[in-house]
Amino acid sequence: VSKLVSLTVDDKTGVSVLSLQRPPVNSLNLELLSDIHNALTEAEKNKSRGVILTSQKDGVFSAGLDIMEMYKPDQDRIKTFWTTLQDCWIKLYGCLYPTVAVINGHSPAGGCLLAMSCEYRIMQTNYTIGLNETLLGIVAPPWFISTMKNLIGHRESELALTQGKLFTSDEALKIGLVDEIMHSKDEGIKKANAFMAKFAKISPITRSLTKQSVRGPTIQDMIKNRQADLEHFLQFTNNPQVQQSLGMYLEMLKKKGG
Ligand code: CO8
Repeated sequence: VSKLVSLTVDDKTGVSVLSLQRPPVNSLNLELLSDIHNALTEAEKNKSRGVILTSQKDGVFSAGLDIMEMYKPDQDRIKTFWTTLQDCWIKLYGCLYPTVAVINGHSPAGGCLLAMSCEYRIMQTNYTIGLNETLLGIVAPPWFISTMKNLIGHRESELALTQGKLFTSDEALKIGLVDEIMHSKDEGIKKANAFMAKFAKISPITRSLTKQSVRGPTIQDMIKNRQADLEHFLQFTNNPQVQQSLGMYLEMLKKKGG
C-alpha cells in the first residue's frame, strides 16, 4: 500500500482512478514514480477497464520532476531515479487499457509528460500546462519531444518547445494539447468515463493491439536509446554550472512559496 498514490476501482464502471497524493505539488521523486508504475501494474492485475490519472488535491496536477532529486544527487539514487522515470513512461505510454488524465491543476514539464502519455486529457480552467524545460536551461529529452510531437504535431511542438511555453487550458485546447475543458474534478471524471465508454463495443484485444501499433515505434525507439539517455542525463546533472542553476531555481521557488 502506497501513501503517495491511491488506486480506487469504481465497481459500476470497472474504471480505476489513480490519484497522485504527494503534497505539496506532486513533484515526481523516485518513490512517487515507482508507486505510479506499481499502480499501473496493479490496474492490469485487477482488470481495470481503464485508468484515470489525476491529483488528489486541486491546484497542481504535478510540478514535474522533483528538482531535489537532481540537486547535489547521490550517484546511485539519481541513476535509479532516471531509470524509474523511463520505466514509468514506458508503462504509462504503452499500457493496454485506456488512460485519461484529469488535469485539475498546473502541469509543467514532467507533469505535462505524464498527462501527454495518457490517451485523452481533460483540463480544468485557469491552470497551465507545457514542456517549459528551455525556460530552465534544460533541453527536453528526445522521448519527451516525441510524446509531444505525436500529440500536437511537429510544427506546434517546435514552437512550444523552443519557447518553453506554458499554455493556459484554453490555449492548450486550441492546439489539441488537451481534448476537453472542465470546471471541476467531478465534471472531469464524468467526461473521462464518457471517453472510456466509447470502447464499450470494441474488443479490448483489438483496441490494445491497435494502441500498441500506434505507440510501439516511439516506445521501441526510447528503449533502444535508454542507456545513452541515462548517460546524457547524468552528464548533464553532474555539470557544475547546471548544479548552480538548479540551486538558484530552487531558491527562487522557495522564496516565491514562503
Ligand atoms: N521539485 C521540487 N520542489 C518543488 C517543485 C519541483 N519541481 N515545484 C515546486 N516545489 C516546491 C517549492 O519549492 C515549494 O517548496 P517550499 O514549500 O519549501 O517553499 C513547494 O514545492 C510549493 O511550491 P509553490 O509555492 O511554487 O506552489 P504553487 O502552488 O504556488 O505553484 C507550481 C505550483 C506552478 C507547480 C510551481 O511550484 C512551479 O512552477 N514549480 C516548478 C515547476 C517546474 O519548473 N518543474 C520542472 C521540473 S524539471 C522536469 O520536470 C523535466 C526535466 C527533464 C530533465 C532532462 C535533463 C536532460
